[in-house]
Amino acid sequence: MSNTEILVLGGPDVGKTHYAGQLLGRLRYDRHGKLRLRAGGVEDLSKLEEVLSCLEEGRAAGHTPAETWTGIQCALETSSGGSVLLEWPEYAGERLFSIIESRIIPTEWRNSVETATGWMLFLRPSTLQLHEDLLVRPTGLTPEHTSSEVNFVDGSSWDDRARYIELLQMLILAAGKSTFHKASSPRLVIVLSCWDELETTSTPEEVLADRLPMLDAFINSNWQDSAWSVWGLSSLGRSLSQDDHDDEFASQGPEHFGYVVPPQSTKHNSDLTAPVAWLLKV
Ligand SMILES: Nc1nc2c(ncn2[C@@H]2O[C@H](COP(=O)(O)OP(=O)(O)O)[C@@H](O)[C@H]2O)c(=O)[nH]1
Ligand SMILES: [Mg+2]
Repeated sequence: MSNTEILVLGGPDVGKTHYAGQLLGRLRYDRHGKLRLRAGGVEDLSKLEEVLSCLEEGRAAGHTPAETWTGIQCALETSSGGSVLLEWPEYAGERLFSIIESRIIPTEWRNSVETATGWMLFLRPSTLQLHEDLLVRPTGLTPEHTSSEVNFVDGSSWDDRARYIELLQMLILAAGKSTFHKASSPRLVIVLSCWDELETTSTPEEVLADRLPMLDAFINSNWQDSAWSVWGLSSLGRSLSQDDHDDEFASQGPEHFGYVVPPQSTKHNSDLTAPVAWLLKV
C-alpha cells in the first residue's frame, strides 16, 4: 500500500473541518466516488464523528480548538482496486497564520511539509482580506494617507493576496524544493471553499484569477500545469447554523448535500472525494 500524506493548508474558518467531516461520510457510504474507505481502515476518528453527527442533526459544528493537532489516518481503496494510506491533519487555522507572522516552521509542520505528496490549500473567497490598493482605487481621488500627517496604509494585517504567496514560498523552502524549474511535486490543489456563497457562474480558475491574481501568477510560474488545479468546493451546499437545526438537511442527510466544481467547469459534482483523488492521481 502506498503511503500518502496530504497536507491541508488553510487559515481559520475556511471550511477545513466541515470538509473533513463530509469527506468521511462520502468515503464510508458513497459507492460511486473515486475513493472509498477500506473496512476497518481508520483509527481514531472521534473528532470527525462529532462533526458528522452535528451535520446529521442539520447543524454546523464548532471551531477547532487551537491546541488540536490530530493526524487522521485512513486506508482507502480506489475505484480501480488500488490502495492508499491517507494522512489528514486537523488543526486550527490560526496555527498556519502564526507561521507567516513568526517566520518559523514548527516541527509538527516540518515533517508533513517534507513528506506530503500533495498540498491542499483552502481559500474562502467570500472572507478574503483584501486591502485597498492603486488598482481598485477610483482614478482622480487623492489617497487619504498622502495628505495625512500619519502615514496610514489601509488594513492592520497581511493582505491575503500577499499572505498566501509568502506562505507558499516558505513551504517550498521548508520542503527543500527549488523554484529553478517548475515543480511537478508536491501536487497542489487550490480549494475555493464555501462556493455556494459566491453565487457565481464562473469557473474556479476565473474566480482565482479575478480575486487573487498575484497568487495565480505565482503558482503558474512555479508549478507545472499538470501538477496543480483549482476546484470550487461547497461541503454543505448551503450555510448551516450551530444553534438552529436545518430540517431539510437533517431529514435528507449530509450525504445528499455538498458538491465540488471541477477545474475548468461550472458544473456541480457531488463526489467530494474528487479533489483528493486528483492529488493522489487516482
Ligand atoms: N455556506 C457554507 N458555509 C460553510 C460550508 N462549509 C463550512 N461552512 C461554514 O464555515 C465556517 C467555518 O467552517 P470550519 O469547517 O469550522 O472551518 P475551519 O476553521 O477551516 O475548520 C462554519 O461556520 C461552517 O458552518 C459550506 O460549504 N457552505
Ligand atoms: Mg477546523
